Amino acid sequence: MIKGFIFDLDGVITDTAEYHYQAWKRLADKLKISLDREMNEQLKGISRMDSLDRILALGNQIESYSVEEKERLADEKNEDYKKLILDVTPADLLPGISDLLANLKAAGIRLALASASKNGPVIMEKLGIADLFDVVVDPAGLENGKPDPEIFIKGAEQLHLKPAECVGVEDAQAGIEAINAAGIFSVGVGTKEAMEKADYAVADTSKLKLTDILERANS
Ligand code: B16
Ligand code: MG
Repeated sequence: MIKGFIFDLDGVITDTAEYHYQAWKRLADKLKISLDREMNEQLKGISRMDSLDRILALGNQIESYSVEEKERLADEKNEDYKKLILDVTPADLLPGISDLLANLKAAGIRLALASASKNGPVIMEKLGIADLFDVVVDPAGLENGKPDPEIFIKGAEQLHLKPAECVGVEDAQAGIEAINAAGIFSVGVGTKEAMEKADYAVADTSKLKLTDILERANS
């Protein structure tokens, strides 16, 4: 019996990928590395430092910076990103999410956030949904990023639920792998090909209907 839902943020609740892209692009331009939107797809769900490593690898610059210099570069990107998310409002919730969250609360289902983003709590406040969530897993306390199941296992633990009592919702392949490895029912948002490993997939967030999900997850 499903008692909890564990959500990814970027690409499921709101689309912050464009802001991440703009901030990384500015840094990449400065470092003379060419970053395009296709490459940005591979950064979805990946932690800040891992994203920076991938961008530096793209420019064959992985050996060029010390740990301290990389931290400064990541901070610089984050300062730009924080300016870009200043204008986020409840209107930036992806289609269908407001209704889905309301239906989950009405059904007494507990909610957790399992986002790799350290800016998650600020974005949730700006979206006006922070109070709906019982748990926000702190990504700073994780040893391994997605596709490792750690963040989803912690989400279930912090909800005081067994993995089999939870549903996880993700838009990234690495995220679906993480949910599956945690023993949680996975719901994917995206194309059939990208969400191939999901237990249940929908094309976009407007198609995330609580009754449809529960029917499958509880069977
Ligand atoms: P921050 P998610 C992820 O969010 C983003 O998809 C990814 O692009 C970003 O690098 C990561 O959060 C870390 O974000 O720099 O704000 O800590 O999909 O896990 O909600
Ligand atoms: Mg995501």
